Amino acid sequence: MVSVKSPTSHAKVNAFVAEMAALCEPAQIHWCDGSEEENTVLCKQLVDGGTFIPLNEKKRPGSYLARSHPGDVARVENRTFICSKDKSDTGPTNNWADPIEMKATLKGLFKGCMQGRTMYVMPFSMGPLGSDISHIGIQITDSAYAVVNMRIMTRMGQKVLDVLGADGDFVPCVHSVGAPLKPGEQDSVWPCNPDKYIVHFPEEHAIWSYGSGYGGNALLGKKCFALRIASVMAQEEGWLAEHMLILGLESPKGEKTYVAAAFPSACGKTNLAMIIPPKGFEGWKAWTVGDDIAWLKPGADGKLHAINPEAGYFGVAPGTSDKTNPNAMQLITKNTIFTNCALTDDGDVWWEGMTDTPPEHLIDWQGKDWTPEAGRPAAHPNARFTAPATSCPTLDPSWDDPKGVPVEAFIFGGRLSHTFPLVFQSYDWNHGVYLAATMGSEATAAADNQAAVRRDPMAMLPFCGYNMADYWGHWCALGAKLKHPPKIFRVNWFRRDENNKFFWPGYGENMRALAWIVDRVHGRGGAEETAFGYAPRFEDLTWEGLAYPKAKFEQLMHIDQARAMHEIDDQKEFLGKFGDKMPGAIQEQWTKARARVEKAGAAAA
Ligand code: TSX
Ligand code: MN
Repeated sequence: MVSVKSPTSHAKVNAFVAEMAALCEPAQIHWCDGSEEENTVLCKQLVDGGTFIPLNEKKRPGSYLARSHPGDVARVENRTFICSKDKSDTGPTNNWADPIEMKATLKGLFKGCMQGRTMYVMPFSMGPLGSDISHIGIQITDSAYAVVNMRIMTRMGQKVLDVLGADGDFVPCVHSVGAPLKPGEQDSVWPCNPDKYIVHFPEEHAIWSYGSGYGGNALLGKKCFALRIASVMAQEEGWLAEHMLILGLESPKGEKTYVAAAFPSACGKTNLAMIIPPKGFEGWKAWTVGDDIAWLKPGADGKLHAINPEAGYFGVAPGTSDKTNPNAMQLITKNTIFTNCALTDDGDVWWEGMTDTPPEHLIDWQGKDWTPEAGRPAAHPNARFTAPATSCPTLDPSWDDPKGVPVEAFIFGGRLSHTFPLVFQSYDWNHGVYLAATMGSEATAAADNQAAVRRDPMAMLPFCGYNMADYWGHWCALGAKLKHPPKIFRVNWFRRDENNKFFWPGYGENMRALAWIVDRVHGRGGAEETAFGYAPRFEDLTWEGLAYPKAKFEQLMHIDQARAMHEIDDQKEFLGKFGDKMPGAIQEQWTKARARVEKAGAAAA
């Protein structure tokens, strides 16, 4: 068996590494120190092996393009498991497997899985080093690609072992691409295994991932730890681990208000996290703390204090442009890893939506020649950029503050063509939890009049590490304990008119809804009571710099009684899945919501 001098005296870490080395049988062990030198060596190795293509040093300094195996391009939800002892603790929205049986399966798969490869040991901190809100993980991996990505996405290396000391807590994260090499065997550019397992053991706070080298399957700090396992830790310890962006809104007077927002996929979360205040909002600044995950812990002041556990952005590239997100375009000008983007003839990257006219020739994400006539996308729709937070032009000055930032509003959204207005506020905390629990996006882009809503409670459906109904119960209990709970809002940027055109210009103009939210948080903004919640009237929003007719605004905000009733009755089927586990408080909120819609209908009649 290989051995290497350990850089830590932490007995449990050393035992974990020794146990994994004995199981996986790597040719070598490398303890990652997180240094620039180490990164340079690994990137060179990835270039020499063909995994990384260095990009044009003038156009994208310090940047690389990787192309994955075509069968390894996204998270694999049907291969993702929560292995609680009791199946009911996993709930109806997760795949369950028995922890003892699953451990046996995994031990079989991992036996000798790193033969001929290096086993990397990565100590990483999710959140600012040494923060009370942060937690540490140790990821074992045989993927150098995972290492250089994790170095961007987390605080990684020796400094983390220093914080961990001799007996600090850590989450063990085991990862293998599942592709051992025989002596002399030529490696592939993207080793992986068709058999994939993304496995979480909530009771022991452990993660095992096999067969994939892509994104959330391989960078275990992200979805596996910071959401699935952290949501379990949060329930145990009384905090929240959420799929939320964190945004700081600074008024011209210098008043700073932090909000956290959850959206299902394809709602432009990263765009909102990097929003640019529009015309009419001169002197306002929007600051980015995070674009994907928020950990929020109650402070002595009775507020929730949030950190972004990540240190970088792993964003979807297609659709990102100087029009949709100029800050993201700035962010990725240097030191960025691109995965499954197209390659231009001058050594730069391109993707659908980056420019109005595509280049005349590209190498597509599968390494094939591509022209605009090809009839297939040049970049994979889930192509990504990995870029350090410190490159973000709007990075919040407090992004790395161990105390976190005080969050004063939660915003929940979805992509809904009808029924839901631009913005409204919940009547109270539990009403807000109900609004978040029933959120979702339309299944189709809805040319169709009443497309089904695919429910994605708190945007956590694939990311909650335990029974979602217990999670809602936890939300209700936490809110009741907070002296100053955040106010809760619902937004919808995607309502369409009778010609199927978007009612709302979106993007920077969303500041108008955000400014109202800020006003409400500080007890200023005007509102009327509606069937859904407190909603702004035309005169309650700032219209400077945007010619938006009052009549159109009224259509944008209108609640159609029949549609509202259909929506509320439709929620029943989803909520019904949770049976006895459903918290009474949420059931009660549903009943009240239905009564409000009924009453509004009676009043209108
Ligand atoms: O990200 C988006 N946001 C949030 C921005 C801060 N998108 C892109 C969604 C796909 C990822 C949006 N698309 C938003 C939005 O607010 N709104 C829309 C819908 C829309 C699209 C195009 C226009 C308007 C609205 N164009 C014109 O009005 C010209
Ligand atoms: Mn996400």
